[in-house]
Amino acid sequence: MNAKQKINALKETINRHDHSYYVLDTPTVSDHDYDQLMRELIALEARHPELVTSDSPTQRVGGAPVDSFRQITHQVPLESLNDAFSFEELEEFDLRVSKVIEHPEYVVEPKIDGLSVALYYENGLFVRGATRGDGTVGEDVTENLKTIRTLPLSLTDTPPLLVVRGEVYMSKQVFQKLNEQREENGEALFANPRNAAAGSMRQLDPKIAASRRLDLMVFNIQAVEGKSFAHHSETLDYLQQLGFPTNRYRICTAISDCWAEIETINAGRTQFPYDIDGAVIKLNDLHDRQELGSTSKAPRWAVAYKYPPEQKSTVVRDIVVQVGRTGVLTPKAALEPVLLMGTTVTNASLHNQDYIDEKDIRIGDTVLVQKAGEIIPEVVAVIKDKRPADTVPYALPNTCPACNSPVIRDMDGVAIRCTAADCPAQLLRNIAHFASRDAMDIEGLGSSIVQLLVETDLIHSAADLYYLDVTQVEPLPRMGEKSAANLMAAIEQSKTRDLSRLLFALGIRQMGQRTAKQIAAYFGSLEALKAADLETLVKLGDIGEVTASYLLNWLANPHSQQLLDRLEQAGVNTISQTTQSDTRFTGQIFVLTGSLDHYTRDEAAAIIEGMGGKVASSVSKNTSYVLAGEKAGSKRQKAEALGLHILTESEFQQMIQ
Ligand code: 0OX
Repeated sequence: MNAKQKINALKETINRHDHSYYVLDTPTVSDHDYDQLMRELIALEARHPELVTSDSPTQRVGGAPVDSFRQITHQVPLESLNDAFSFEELEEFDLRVSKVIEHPEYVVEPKIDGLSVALYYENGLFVRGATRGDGTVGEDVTENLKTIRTLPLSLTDTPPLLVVRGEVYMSKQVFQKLNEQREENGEALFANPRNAAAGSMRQLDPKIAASRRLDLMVFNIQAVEGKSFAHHSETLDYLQQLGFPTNRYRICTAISDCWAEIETINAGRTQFPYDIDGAVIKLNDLHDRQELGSTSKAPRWAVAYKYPPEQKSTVVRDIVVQVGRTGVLTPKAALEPVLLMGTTVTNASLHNQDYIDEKDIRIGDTVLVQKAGEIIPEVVAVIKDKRPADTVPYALPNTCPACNSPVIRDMDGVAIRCTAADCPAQLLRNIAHFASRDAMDIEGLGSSIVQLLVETDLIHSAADLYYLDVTQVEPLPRMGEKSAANLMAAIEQSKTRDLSRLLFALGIRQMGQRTAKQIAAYFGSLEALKAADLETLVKLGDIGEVTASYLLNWLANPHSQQLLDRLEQAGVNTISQTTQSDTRFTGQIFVLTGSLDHYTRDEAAAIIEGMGGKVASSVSKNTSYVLAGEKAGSKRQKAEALGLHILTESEFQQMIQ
């Protein structure tokens, strides 16, 4: 077999395994063997880049980021649906249809709560995909769509043209994990899977979209060449045969049968791995559809029945404030238990003070609860008539419930946070981060050992690590003489780490590795950094006012000062080994656009930052230079309009010589 044949065979095998695993949910290969196949393909493609095709499974990882999405005019508009909220409204729909069509036949499908997309295939190959937009013009999100494992990059049949409509969604499970992760990182949570899917599709960096593990379900052929169908149900069967994920459907001849199916779907709604917000009833006969046509808003041959979110009333027994692992204070309503969508709900997140104020939620109130996006119980409203006379408006505490330190409002104005370095609610996470590889790199000190040390009261802060005695560590479960000695040696060794690592290790908000490196290199020592002011900090490369303020607040906190003192006393290094020698671009903001001959974007950015400059993603009046390469687009135009200094690549080369 030559390379081309081998690559084709591998692609076909992997795509087949992907289809079995992701679409059919029945794995046909072990993880190990799958990885082998993938590795082989990656290696072959690396040797023969000319043989890389758009339907190769290696193309799913997410390509280069884009500046913005191109607009695409849909070949066939993506119509919206008229809604119905009761059986009577469905009967009215059936009556309207029956006036034109004798004995209409319907198809009932679950309605997935995601975002609609149109997928374009030419000769069986996925070439383009766009969001619904306003139904006529959408955005080209091809690169993000390619990362969806259930989206076939090539089909089992090769019609010259096929346009398919489907729904991109995030499964409930993935959504929950994503939000847990975001909470851990102190990022804003998505309200429901739909918002998470929409936010992910709008990512300009396909690698982020890829990490979101989106899914797809298709339900309509918008256009096809070289094939013809008489019924919608046949198109669904054909789409499934082509390799697309399609949903269950049922053909019904009476509207009462449709209703029965709607109720069946509703009864099993919580068991679907994704959110369903209704059921769609469509005419099955495609010729009949044409006869009925559409209004300017929606087709006359279909209707969406929307399930009401189940709501129950219950009593707020208490409002409990929890301190998250990033220090955010989250109020939770402790509720009288109530059965909602198949699970017993005992509490509901009240999110933040603004949310409580807006709804005026008080302890003792009777409230209406529902599950937003079917997952997170939320308080919809207070039933004021049932409010007991002795209630008072609720206010979050001014001090942290876990450590009593004063709390502060985040710069974004919503979250209230405890920033104490030794807050026990944040201790585990903070110390595990402190010891992690990119931080102080203390080998053998993973989160389970940290947990052990915290739970046995041996440490109450990261500094305590340096005051541990081997005799305290040795008796711990799963430890022993050798491991204890190794751990002590690793802790000892970490004292020599560079200041940049220490700054990153301290877990100061928004202090990433890059920022820590810049700060360490500029100030040279912790001593000098302690005297820093806002003005100096924001002049440094990548540091914004918010990040700088977080750092200054942290340094001003007596708990932090105590932590630093104890680290210094233990002999932890506070000096930077690399100092910023080249400050030619300090205070200058660059924007890169187009492609350069001699550098990739990352290389150019590294050079600029190495000289103290900052690279921003969009042009504004604060931009110092726009470095424009080949095919520079809208950024260059904007820079010209603002009268900014536009650098050519050779000018840039002269500047950095
Ligand atoms: C869904 C869904 C959405 C195609 C023709 C008119 C409306 N969210 O699951 N839309 C449609 O139908 C479109 N079907 C669905 N199943």
